[in-house]
Amino acid sequence: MSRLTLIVAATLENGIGQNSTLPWRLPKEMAYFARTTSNAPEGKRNAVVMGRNTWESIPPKFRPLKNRVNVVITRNRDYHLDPQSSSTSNAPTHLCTSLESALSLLSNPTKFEKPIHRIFIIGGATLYNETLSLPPSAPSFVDRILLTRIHSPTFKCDTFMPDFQNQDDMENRQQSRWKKASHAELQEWVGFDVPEGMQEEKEIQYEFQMWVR
Ligand code: FOL
Repeated sequence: MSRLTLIVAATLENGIGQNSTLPWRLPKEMAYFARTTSNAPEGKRNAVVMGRNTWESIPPKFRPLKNRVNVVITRNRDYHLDPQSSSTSNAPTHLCTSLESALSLLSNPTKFEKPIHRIFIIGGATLYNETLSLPPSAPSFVDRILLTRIHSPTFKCDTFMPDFQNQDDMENRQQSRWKKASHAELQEWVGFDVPEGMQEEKEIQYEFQMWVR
């Protein structure tokens, strides 16, 4: 039974990628991603769960993402991680053939040197879709979204996340409507100060948000 946190940077149209990469380069936003996903209490580790395309989109020098347990999902049973990135003790990397097996691995404490603190779903579109569709009754369920909303300019994207704020079916309406948390709640949850309101970096405007259900 685990709660999952989805972390994403998306445009107003929910665009998240273009040509297998991020449409923007925002060093401070990326630093927020790295700090948020790495920040765990002494003696614990967070996990980052990603699809194979997202894994391949991370520059080789940054993968596996350090100080985090990396889990990569692919249906291709012949896929292999490059040996370079298989397992340094600072960032063990695991390959799974389904979301279900990834989550079951993460719930097995014997597989890890340190207990897992938080599980972050870091993309991409296929995994965001699959995890956001898990019903509240499922053993694991996304109850929090750390969304960096990119307001302007308009970026051309070919990959999108689901429109989570307007998934208006009965289940969502009755028991799982997404609500935007306050900035104080965002800071309390991530555990460090986060700049509030519209940010500007290289003439790109964006805002750090947290949504909960
Ligand atoms: N969420 C947010 N808020 N911003 C993102 O850019 C983002 N990106 C992904 C998923 N969720 C996100 C997936 N793409 C790296 C590169 C691409 C990527 C995720 C991570 C990466 O290289 N991260 C390094 C930091 C690199 C640096 O400092 O430039 C890390 O240690 O996390």
